[in-house]
Amino acid sequence: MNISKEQFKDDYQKAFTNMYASTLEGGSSTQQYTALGTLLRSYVAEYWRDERERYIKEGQKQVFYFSIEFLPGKFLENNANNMDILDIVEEGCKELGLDFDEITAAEAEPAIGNGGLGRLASCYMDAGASLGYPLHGNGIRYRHGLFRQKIVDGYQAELPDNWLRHRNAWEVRDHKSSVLVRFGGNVYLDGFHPVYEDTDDVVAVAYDIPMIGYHLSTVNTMRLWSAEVPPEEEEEGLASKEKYEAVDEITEFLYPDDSSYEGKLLRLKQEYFFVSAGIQTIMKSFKRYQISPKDLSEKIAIHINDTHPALAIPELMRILLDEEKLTWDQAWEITINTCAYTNHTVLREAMETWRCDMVKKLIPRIYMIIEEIDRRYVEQNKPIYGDELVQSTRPIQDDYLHMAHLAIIGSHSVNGVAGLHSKILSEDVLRDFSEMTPHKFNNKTNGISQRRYLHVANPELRELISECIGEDWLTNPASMKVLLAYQNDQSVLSKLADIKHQNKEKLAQYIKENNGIEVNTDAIFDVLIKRLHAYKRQHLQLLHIIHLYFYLKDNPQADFQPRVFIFGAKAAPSYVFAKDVIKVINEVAETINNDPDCKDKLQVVFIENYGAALAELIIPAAEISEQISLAGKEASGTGNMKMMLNGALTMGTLDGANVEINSFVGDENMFVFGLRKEEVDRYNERASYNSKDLYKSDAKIKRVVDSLVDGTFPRIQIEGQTIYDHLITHNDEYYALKDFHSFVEAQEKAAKLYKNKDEWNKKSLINIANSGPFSADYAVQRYASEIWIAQPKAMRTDKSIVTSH
Ligand code: GPU
Repeated sequence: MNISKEQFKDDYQKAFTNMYASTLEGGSSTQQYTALGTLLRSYVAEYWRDERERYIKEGQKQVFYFSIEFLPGKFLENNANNMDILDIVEEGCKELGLDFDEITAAEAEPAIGNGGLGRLASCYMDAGASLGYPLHGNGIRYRHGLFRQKIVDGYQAELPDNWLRHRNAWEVRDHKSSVLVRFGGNVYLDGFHPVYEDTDDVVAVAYDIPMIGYHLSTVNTMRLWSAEVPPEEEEEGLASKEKYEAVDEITEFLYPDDSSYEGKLLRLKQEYFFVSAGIQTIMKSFKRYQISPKDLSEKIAIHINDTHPALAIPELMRILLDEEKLTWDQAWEITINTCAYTNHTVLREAMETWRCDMVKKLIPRIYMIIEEIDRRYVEQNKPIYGDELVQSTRPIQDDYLHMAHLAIIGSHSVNGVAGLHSKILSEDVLRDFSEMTPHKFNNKTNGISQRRYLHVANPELRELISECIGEDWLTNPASMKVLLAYQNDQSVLSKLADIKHQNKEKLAQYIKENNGIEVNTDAIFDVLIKRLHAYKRQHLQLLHIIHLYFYLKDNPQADFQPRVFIFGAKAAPSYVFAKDVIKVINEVAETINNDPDCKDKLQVVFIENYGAALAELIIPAAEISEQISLAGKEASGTGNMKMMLNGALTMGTLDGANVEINSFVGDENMFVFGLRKEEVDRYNERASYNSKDLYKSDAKIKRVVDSLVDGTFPRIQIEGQTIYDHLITHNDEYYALKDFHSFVEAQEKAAKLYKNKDEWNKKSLINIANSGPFSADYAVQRYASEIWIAQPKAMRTDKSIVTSH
């Protein structure tokens, strides 16, 4: 957008005074932030309104992305960047005597997601708007996001995240879009008409946040729902204290579990709550514009992000049947053609199943519809596919509702999130389904926002790339490949190294302030940031660190490549193993960081409260990107793409999207180690892996593992034992010991390579140059053209689509 600096400064001062009846300079940084965010939102408000109306007027197909998590990260800088006014805002603030860094720091991060799944949804929101697709989010406005992590004596403590304390400058409460969501009570059919008795009603109130596209391509909406007591009940004095509490509870907290599932009633309530509100709203707007429900699948697409929103299927059926009075067959065809489902994991413990009696009691009409979906499914498919296939794929089995089954059966598309993952789905985890309906199955490898993770997070690198290859890559990331022409250009390589060093200095400053550790910025910055989970194998890195520690103790004079190991990870509060790994990392860090033999050679840092905002500080400083899950377990990973984009070399197993990274950069530009997926399968099938034997016969492994329990590291009696038991007593479920030597070797190779700065920088550049295909822009284009069948608004024709792997 076009605005002069003077105009901006003037607007900002006025906006501040309007809001706080005081002067800008005298405000707190939180007030300065809030006024600035509100001002930028007001700049796009008219355009936002116009775009909403245009979508409807032009009858453009709209896509609704249903996700129980979003992880948008801070809005201010990203939005200003997309509005092309980041420079003006920054300089304007400076000229007004304000500290822009302090203002951005004052923005509370909306932590309304756990990790990769939520962040992916937000990257897609950004890409959709940037490309001009009508792609809207539908989710929950949790009053408390993911807990704030505090490390106390090495332990993770969880504190509430009150991100809305100072209100959210970007949201608009739209009470006129409220809808009623019904829970409980009794339902019976009077003919085809459902009669509800004694239901417990809740109002879903919409809070809309603008999703601002790059160069203001378009402005879409992320709609987050908040639960309130129905105003009529309030006005008539019918709502009890208990009712208020029960309603408040629905949107109070985000469940802090990542890739794991617990059958809690409140979670099921959350799922139906935001799904019902979203579907009702879509259908209401159809009524308003007199569009026939029969045309629904031509006018909208509903995306089900993992199984949490799978109740969208029976909810859509409910409205088509009960309110639109369509026949079952008509309604079912429309529903299937409208809905599409993405699977994000193959982990057993993440598979959602709900006890049928619970579903029936909470949402009786929806349960009736699910039962009917199940009955018809069996009836229609048994003659074609036989009893065995049908029994293994039906939604209701042994009094449990299998959400993935429901999602697959009610969708026209089922996709995994990386090539290997999609292959595992169709050949293994969902094989029966893919045998029956192979046409539904496809892959959509994840993508990331280059704008957030490079343009905004690493502006110096953005400048350097543009200096080399011009600006085309900003909207056409695949053309970053042109950078390859500079792989032997010493001046470019040394600038690249300088930028990395500056980013390391920035991170080092943060670490000094927050951890009280002065890290050696000439050392390799080795980064492992993601949720803490046994399958992601943070404990393998821990074993590697202990191994290096012993090496240094045994060879204090050795020529050792200095390294700083950086961790960031939250553990689900009830996940004992994960929390114990955090404690052990912190205690091992304490010993190593205070050992003179390790000084400036080996340092270990656990960064507290890792999340979307810290990622933008850490990723630009990373030199090694640790992606060390057991092959076959990580659906995709997206941190791997973000660090590659910022010039880190991947240390990885052939898992998830690492496989694709490998296919782009080749073995020589990353460090591949560990068992392949087929090897893991073979060990599992034959039950032929015995970690205790390995431990007993391998002195190096034994020494490292024993150090968890023999007092080498103080204060980990219980927690060290947990990891020891996992590895030895419980047979090392994720093959950390089996992969140990291969991992250590790959790490040694990395250390050696780092000594040759030119070679390292060259590989770093090759990684950056090959990261373009992982842009979320391409991922969204593929979803749009192959699944949603949606068009962007006519504006750019210069986008080439990179083919999927
Ligand atoms: N993922 Br299921 C989550 O972050 N949370 C979940 O509940 C589930 C999956 C992640 C996958 O673990 C990760 O591999 C993937 O990159 C990401 O979803 C986005 O697809």
